[in-house]
Amino acid sequence: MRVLVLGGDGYLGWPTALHLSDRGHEVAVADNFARRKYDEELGSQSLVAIEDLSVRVAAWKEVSGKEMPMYVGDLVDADFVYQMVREFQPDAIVHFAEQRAAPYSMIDREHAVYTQYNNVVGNLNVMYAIAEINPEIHLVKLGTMGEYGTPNIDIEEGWIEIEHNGRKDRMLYPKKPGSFYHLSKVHDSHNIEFGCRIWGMRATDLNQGVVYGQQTEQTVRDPRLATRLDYDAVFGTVLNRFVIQAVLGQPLTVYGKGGQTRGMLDIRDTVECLRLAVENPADRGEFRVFNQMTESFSVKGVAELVAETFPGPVQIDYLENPRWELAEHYYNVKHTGLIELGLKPHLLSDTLIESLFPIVEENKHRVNMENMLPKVKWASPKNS
Ligand code: UPG
Repeated sequence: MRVLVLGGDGYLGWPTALHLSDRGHEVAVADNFARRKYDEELGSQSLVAIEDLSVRVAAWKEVSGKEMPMYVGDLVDADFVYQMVREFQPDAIVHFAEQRAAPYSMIDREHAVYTQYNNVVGNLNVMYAIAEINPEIHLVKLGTMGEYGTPNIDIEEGWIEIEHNGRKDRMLYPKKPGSFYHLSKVHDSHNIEFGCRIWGMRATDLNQGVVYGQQTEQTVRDPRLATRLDYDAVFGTVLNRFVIQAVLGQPLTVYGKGGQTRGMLDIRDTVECLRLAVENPADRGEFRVFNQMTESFSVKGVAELVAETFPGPVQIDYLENPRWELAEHYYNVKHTGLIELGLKPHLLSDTLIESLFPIVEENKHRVNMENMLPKVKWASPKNS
């Protein structure tokens, strides 16, 4: 299949592009390098050094013999999107190209507006390009488990049957997200579902959990193929951050009491889920939703697991939670769709955590300690 990976220079977009190319698909990558610009803005950088996209693509050609055409541009520029889709003629578009950090979206008004404008408008341009150029194209869109929040009922895969005053309907599962970033993904989901209804689009919304890990079967073939690893309090995700903090001899930063429970998955499962979704397209008019996670953990549980696994002393600090989230809650998520398509999850074992220690050890000189503690608070703008 011909697959266009939007956001193909990012933490997950790049390994996904490699995985799809390695499995025999014709892959092109598109990016505007926004993620690298956020690093400049925040005075941060990936813990593992990463090459420019052109170097990565050339290295992949050397290693695999496979071409990977590259498009540089912004999805909010509709002309760019249309031209790229007309030229590459994809069968599927995998869409990672959004601002993806909750804390970044909560810095202030400007960052909230940027996040929603960038994500919602970019996604709408992609939807229109598909509908006008070739409605057969399958849109595989990265959503987030954060769209659901933590409701006091079981979380279904995107849809729920509701009985109300004696009548029944199949509705989109209600959403209760916890940041303007997570809300931008809710808006995308609603827009895409509408596109499926009115234009007969075919779409898969992947509500992904918190990803951990840094290496995949393809990225380890050459150091120039490495993907990024974030440690900072804005872009670093929880398990990766705890591992990095342990190696640096810093306390693990549990927000609140750590009773928050989240769905998580290994980066190797992310790329495999994307392959399964691409190779098994949704039907025309179908808005298909998968909950892309393999296990649930409380934040405290993750901290304790990292502390037990690290071969040295580890301190766990319980900080005042900078975010607005339930301290303790019910969490029971249905996530069988991808398993039914053939996903064989890598469950979080000591080996994954242990495999991260040497990667961090080798690169720890790249850490700017000023970016470790959380500075962005969810407080009301009047009080901040
Ligand atoms: N947390 C801590 N300490 C830390 C970092 C995070 O306690 O040092 C907590 C945080 O309060 C939250 C949980 O860990 O309860 C998860 O936070 P984080 O790993 O930052 O994940 P999210 O904010 O949910 O966002 C990530 C990705 C996002 C994706 C989402 C999927 O950035 O793109 O949509 O995971 O759930």
